Amino acid sequence: MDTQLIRFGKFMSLVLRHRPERYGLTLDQHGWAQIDDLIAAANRAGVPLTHASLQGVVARNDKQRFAISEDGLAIRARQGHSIAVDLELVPLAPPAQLFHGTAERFLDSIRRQGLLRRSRQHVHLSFDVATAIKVGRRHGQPVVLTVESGAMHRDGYLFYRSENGVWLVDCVPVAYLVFPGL
Ligand code: HQG
Repeated sequence: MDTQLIRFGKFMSLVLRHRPERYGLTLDQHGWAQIDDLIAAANRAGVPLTHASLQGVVARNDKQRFAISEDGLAIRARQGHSIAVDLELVPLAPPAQLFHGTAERFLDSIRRQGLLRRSRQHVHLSFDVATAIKVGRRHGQPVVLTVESGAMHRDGYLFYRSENGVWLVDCVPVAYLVFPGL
């Protein structure tokens, strides 16, 4: 994807997941923004987003991060929010194991506390190790933890999967984590 579209995608993630108010944008309770409003907000902030480039970001985004509403007028991020939005996710039985990519420097704390949501609405889990490595690398030397999601589910924890395939859960207690080398 060209660098301009990547830049637009990062801006759209910032506004639609974290800071709509900073850009004078209002999301509805399900996280939707009117596309015309988002483009106006971007342009006010000096980001030359257009309808065509927004459609390009949605279609070509590497993780399919954005969804367009059925009427074509609104857009939202599919996961990753720090603001409270109701994505209308339906609990779903997870596979027996999922993976969490993190950085080595967080391990001591994770061993004490388990996985916490931190600033986001959920802990994010990956379906495969390769994806988890990429997620972990964003924070430093990557480490992949195995999550005993099947056991968690049997014990009553609710799992969700975003439309773009990211598994979400409220927390992962240490008892369900397998650390590498163990
Ligand atoms: C760590 C990207 C210390 C956690 C990715 C992570 C993902 C703890 C960091 C999505 C901890 C939070 C989310 C504890 C968790 N002590 N550290 N008890 N519990 N952590 O960015 O999962 O590209 O909020 O391991 O692909 O890295 O934006 O979460 O390292 O799907 O679409 O605290 O963001 O998606 O970092 O990434 P983040 P994440 P997008």
